[in-house]
Amino acid sequence: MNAVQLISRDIGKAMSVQTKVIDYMTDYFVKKGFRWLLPVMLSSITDPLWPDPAASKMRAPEIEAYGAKLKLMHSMILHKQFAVSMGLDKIFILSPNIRLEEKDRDDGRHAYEFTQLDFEIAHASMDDVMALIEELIAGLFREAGSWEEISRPLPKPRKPFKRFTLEEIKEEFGDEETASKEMDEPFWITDISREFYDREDPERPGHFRNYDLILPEGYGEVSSGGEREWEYEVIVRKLKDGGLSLEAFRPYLEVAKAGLLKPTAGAGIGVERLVRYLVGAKHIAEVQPFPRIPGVPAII
Ligand code: ASN
Repeated sequence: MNAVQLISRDIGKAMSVQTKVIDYMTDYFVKKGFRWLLPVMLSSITDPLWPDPAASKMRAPEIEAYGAKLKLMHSMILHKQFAVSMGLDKIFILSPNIRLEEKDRDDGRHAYEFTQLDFEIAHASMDDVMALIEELIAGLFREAGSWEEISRPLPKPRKPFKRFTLEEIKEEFGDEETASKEMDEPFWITDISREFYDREDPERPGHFRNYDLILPEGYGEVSSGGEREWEYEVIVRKLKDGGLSLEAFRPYLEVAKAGLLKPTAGAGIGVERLVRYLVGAKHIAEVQPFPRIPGVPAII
């Protein structure tokens, strides 16, 4: 595809749906008393996206500025925790993320530049966050069913959504992909061993208080989150276990050591993935005016 072909595509329907989705979601969070922060895109620290058996190991690209190295944002998870530490108990951000995935990640669902609606809540539990997302998704699907741009039937998911641990998914379906294809309503996968900031259950070491929301029809993961670690010693241990450099997280560790991180929980919801599902697009590039496909340099 060249630039002329790219700008000749019909992207109108998808962008109308995206407008309504963002309007619905931001309204939902504002009405629930969340404060809307603006995104951070360059920082001395970002989400390592590691260790995560489901992710490829990536380094956040850096730029030199003012004599320092600044990373492009992988996700604002660490900044979300800081925002809560500032006394902002319920926050959300429409957060642009850059993740230079490997080419083999071009599965129709990954884009190397995308936006997630990322939120965090002080002293919340995983059940609180899962209920909040269920209400949002069920309400959005109900509403979207009447939008003129949506020409396919959408499920009317019953709450609470089904929950499986990752272990149960492996036993019952083999893997997440197969489960997503076989299910006809959104469902949860919990207890996933991944990044250091997701909370390990103190009563059940080796188990994790985190969750992913998976869309049916093979559309896969649309949201990901967890309760968080906040205790300095635990964070240091998990960073070391993951083979991560403590120096790369210096300001974060300073705040943790000062006892300023709070217990929080939150999640991020992939905007383009949600739009892709609602319009029934095969590939995420179809809902990006300027596609960002792993392995394919941007035309524009
Ligand atoms: N937004 C995710 C969360 O809140 C983190 C991520 O995108 N990697 O857990």
